[in-house]
Amino acid sequence: MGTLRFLTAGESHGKCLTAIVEGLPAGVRIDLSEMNQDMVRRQQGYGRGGRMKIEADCVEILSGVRFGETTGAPVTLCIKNKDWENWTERMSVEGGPAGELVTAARPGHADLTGIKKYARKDIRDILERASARETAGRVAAGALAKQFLKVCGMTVVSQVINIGGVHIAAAETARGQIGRTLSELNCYDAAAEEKMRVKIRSAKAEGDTLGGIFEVFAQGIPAGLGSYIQWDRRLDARLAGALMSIQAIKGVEIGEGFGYAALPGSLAHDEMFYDAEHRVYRKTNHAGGIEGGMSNGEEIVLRAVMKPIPTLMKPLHSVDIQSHEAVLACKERSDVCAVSAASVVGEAMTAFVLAEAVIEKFGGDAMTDLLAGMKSYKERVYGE
Ligand code: EPS
Repeated sequence: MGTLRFLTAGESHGKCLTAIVEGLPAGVRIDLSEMNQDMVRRQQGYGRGGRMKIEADCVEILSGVRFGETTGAPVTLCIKNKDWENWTERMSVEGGPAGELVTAARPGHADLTGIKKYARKDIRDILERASARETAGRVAAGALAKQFLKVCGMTVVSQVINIGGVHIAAAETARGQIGRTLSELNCYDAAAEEKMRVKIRSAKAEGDTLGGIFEVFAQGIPAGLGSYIQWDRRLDARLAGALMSIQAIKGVEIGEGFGYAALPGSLAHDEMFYDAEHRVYRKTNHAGGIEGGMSNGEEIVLRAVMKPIPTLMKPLHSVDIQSHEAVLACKERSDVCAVSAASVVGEAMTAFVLAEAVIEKFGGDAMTDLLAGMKSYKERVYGE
């Protein structure tokens, strides 16, 4: 049982998506409109599908917040699915089957294994929950974690660095971009973003889809979150697991990541220097802010790769799960590219893991106690 945890529930075309967040201290001021900005950001992105034109995701808080502050009780977050109105019969809780069975499994999706594992006849029973629509619940939970981190002086931001092989120029990063107007693809290299759009447009024309890479940065994180003491307390493992848990993510790296393979030890590590103002400081951040499974006080840098969405308008070869005949995979309406949406989900998952690590270290009942604990810790560690 984690000190801070959340569960989501809900189907893509069910009535709503719900997240229950438990373990946030009492006394966190909640700005709902700020939380909803993340909901809007998750819906954006060049190459998103028709569903995003139907929905206007908006979080409603059903419990755990009173007069704009958390009370320490579980917080229930609810996002209504507007599309539900078109699915009341096919997604009905009661009554008999309605609508056609989905039987043409999509390679790359949960369809085939899901139907076997859960002994279902209709792939819809699988895809409704496996759909990345679930990430709306995660972004809501992450937005709540961000509200908590903000009070602690910590920020999580992201940027898309690659779509379909189009990479940003190396120097372009989100570091200096906090608070600036967002680009549609959450990419801060305008020239690369234009090329990404072209790539997405031609993928769409060909009935294809595209994946890509996003980066998440966490700033203001004190040294000492997580621990080397036990495998499951390592902050890098927890962050990597959280990013890897996002639908369609196939790889995660921290700091230099896979680039370490090409570096000798003499160039791979972040040498230490000292001066009275900065105390011990670094000139590089190959480690991505984590050494020994603990945050080291530098910016945390994470990267994740998303595979192309498996629902193709020019469908792949598949097999009908009932007749076993060769068919083309089913064509649910879908996105051509959702990497920018995934980057917002990446922020949410990162924020959640960091919030949990902060609460674990400084105590989680009341915000005043937590902030006092953090202040005295920083005084000892940084002499602040
Ligand atoms: C999504 C909603 C879904 C898809 C997408 C993500 O809506 P619908 O299934 O009604 O088109 O657009 O889901 C997938 C890509 C997937 O593979 O399931 C959302 O809200 O992000």
